[in-house]
Amino acid sequence: FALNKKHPEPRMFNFHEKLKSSYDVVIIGAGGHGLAAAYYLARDYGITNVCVLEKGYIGGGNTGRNTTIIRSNYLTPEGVKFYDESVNLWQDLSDDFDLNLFYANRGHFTLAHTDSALRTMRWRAEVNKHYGVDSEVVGPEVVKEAAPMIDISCGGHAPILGALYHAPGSVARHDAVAWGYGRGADQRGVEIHQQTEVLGIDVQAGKVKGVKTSRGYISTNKVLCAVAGSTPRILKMVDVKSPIYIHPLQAMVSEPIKPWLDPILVSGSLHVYISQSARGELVMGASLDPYELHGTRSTLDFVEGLTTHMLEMFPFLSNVKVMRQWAGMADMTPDFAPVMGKTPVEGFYLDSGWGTWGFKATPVCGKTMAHTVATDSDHPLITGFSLDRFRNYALTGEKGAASVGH
Ligand code: FAD
Ligand code: PYC
Repeated sequence: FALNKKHPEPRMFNFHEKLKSSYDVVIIGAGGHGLAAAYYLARDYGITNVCVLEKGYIGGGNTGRNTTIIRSNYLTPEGVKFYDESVNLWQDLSDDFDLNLFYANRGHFTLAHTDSALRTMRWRAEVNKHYGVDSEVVGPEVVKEAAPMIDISCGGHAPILGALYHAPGSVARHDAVAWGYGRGADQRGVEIHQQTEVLGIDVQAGKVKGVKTSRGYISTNKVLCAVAGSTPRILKMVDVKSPIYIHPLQAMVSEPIKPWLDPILVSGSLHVYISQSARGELVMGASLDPYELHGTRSTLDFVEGLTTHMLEMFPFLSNVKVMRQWAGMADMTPDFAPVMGKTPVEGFYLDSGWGTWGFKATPVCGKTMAHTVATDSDHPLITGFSLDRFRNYALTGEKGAASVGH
């Protein structure tokens, strides 16, 4: 037996010692979105002279920090059609990558504790059905049947009146999504450079000419920015203004316990959501931290607030230990819809404004941004998400469906 130390087969990705002096496309950010765009550029458009630059490590941003809820029960026609296409793409992804993404279809309940919340659920259900998405308003007895351990009165002060039930709601293994897209792109010739930070973008006469990185200068005519919570910093480099602002979003998991919870439950009024992972951990989150902050520190205040509300729904969890907590940086928009597509700078494309809702969109973002970059025209599915909408007062209001309370 001889260990081949010189040329071992890469377990996931090739390592490239040097950056080339030029690429057809430079993608900033090796989260799920950047890697998915690289994958579809190579697979569907044959564009492989592409590098993905990542200041940290693959999936180390929000992709590896999110709570992996996948659904398409949105409020606007633009949102429903877009996320529905993503849910379709998720179905074949493990086969496509030959990598188990642990995609698990669980069903998703958005709980309503007030009459006005029920009205919003009805609205969402009708828009969803209109576009062929499986969502319906159900009574509290259906919630109880799906999650028998729930206290349907929530401690007596916020009784559950009903819910929006969305059968396609699912969860998946988030890191594996980044690895799958990364490996698929790498196998097709895309270069992924970790530990490589973009420090500046060279724009001349309104056109992208190159990128300054911590490892030298690269010439390119096309740059895709897919950096989630770092979007405002990159936009400064090209002198483009956006209404994106950054808030931390925290989450936590419990110690692993026996499986007892099949569906995903979200309560906007109690500001909590919960699912149980394949490993038995309870994956829990709440609303955004209520202040702008470009940082990923987590707080005791968050754990105390979240567990208080969690115990209103599930008092029997009082002795279960919290195992880990963390935060990501959410790039929020005023209308809770993303900002995607071409920009006033020729050759500079945006995949941003993914706030607290972008993991589920990873496949469709990859597909639509690859189209947009390859053809230099916005994919029809993303025209409702253009940066222009803020100037034109044509918002795509998704606040009622984006995630938990804000
Ligand atoms: P990221 O994964 O953050 O990737 C961006 C990458 O860019 C990072 O790796 C970063 O290091 C890199 N980068 C930044 N600046 C530079 C630079 N100058 N040079 C080079 N690289 C740079 N969404 C859902 O759909 N469902 C959920 O259940 C859900 N839960 C969430 C829970 C939490 C706690 C958080 C924080 C978010 C949640 N989200 C959820 C939102 C989701 O995580 C994000 O919208 C999505 O992961 C964004 O993916 P991305 O690839 O765009 O960004
Ligand atoms: O987009 O469904 C979602 C979500 C839930 C928690 C954070 N984001």
